[in-house]
Amino acid sequence: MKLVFRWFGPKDSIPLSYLHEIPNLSGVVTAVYDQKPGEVWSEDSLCRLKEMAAAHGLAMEVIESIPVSEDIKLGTAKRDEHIEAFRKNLALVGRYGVKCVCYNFMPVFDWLRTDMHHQNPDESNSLAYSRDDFDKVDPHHLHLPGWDESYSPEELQSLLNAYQNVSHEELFDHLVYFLKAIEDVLDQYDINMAIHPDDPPWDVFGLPRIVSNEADFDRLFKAVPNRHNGMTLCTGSLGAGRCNDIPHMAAKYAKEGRIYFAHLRNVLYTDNRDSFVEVGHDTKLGSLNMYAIVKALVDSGFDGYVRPDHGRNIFGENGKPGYGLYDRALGCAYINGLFEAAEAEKKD
Ligand code: DNO
Repeated sequence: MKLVFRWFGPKDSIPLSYLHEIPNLSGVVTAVYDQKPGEVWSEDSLCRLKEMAAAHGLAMEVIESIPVSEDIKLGTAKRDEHIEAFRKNLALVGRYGVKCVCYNFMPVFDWLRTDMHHQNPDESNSLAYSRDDFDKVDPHHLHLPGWDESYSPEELQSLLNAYQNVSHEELFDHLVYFLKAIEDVLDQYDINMAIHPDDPPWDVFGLPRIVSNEADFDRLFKAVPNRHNGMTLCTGSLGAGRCNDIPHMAAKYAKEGRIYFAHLRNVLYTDNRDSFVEVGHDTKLGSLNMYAIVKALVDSGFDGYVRPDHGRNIFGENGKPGYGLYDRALGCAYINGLFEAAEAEKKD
């Protein structure tokens, strides 16, 4: 595996020199953040990201994300124009040596939580999702942590309205349309698209979600068999869905050669509904068996990129929720250990 770390570009408060000190870290996962979905990225911005990382011995082979515009997801009249921009962005990152692009196809919202600073018994804080709190949210007057600044209330409402007539089937068709329209660029530059699962993996506010479980991935790989059509195995996102058997999915899709990127983190189920808290990476802290997942990946020949996912805020850090330095660095140490053990066991 190639261990990588998410870096939010020049504005990230965590210096690249610190990342360079993380054992076994090969590169950053980054993106051009100051442009809107549907726009063609500035080559200067991308070049700067690569040069900054390289100055600290870090590669830039993974992009997370080139955002897919709502027009593409909705299938509006503007979608072909936005797909053309996406194709240009793929060609651009391909020329800069990018091998893997993580993206999602979740309408309107990316990941959703109800608490960005959930207080844990050990005095750390982390992201959490409470079904009870979520049920109290009025979709017409949305105030959600992390999303309040993303859209004005009017923009949000008009987007929610636009999706009212989009069924799961239609959203899926729009995803297939999108992937078929970029396939030739993926082939030309040998770029693997790694779709990120829905987080959490179920519909929210009546919006359809179509990348939540094994049946969804099977359908997607069947519809677009191209080998560049792959997935990000995000253990925390899929793991929030209690019906998802993550070690099984890891083994199955690694064997099929579809896992290009893994986001490794643990979640702790906190009630009998859907609620969960993001805990430290270790198996003992949460509801997922992290070693079983890594072993399944290793035994099935996985050789892709891996990053620690959301960390808690620990050691007094007040980092970007999910993306502080310390707990993710501990996650790296743990992930290195899991892979070392799984690889050693495999050889025996
Ligand atoms: C959350 C991330 C996601 C991911 C996107 C990919 O922390 O894993 O926001 O980057 O869904 O497009």
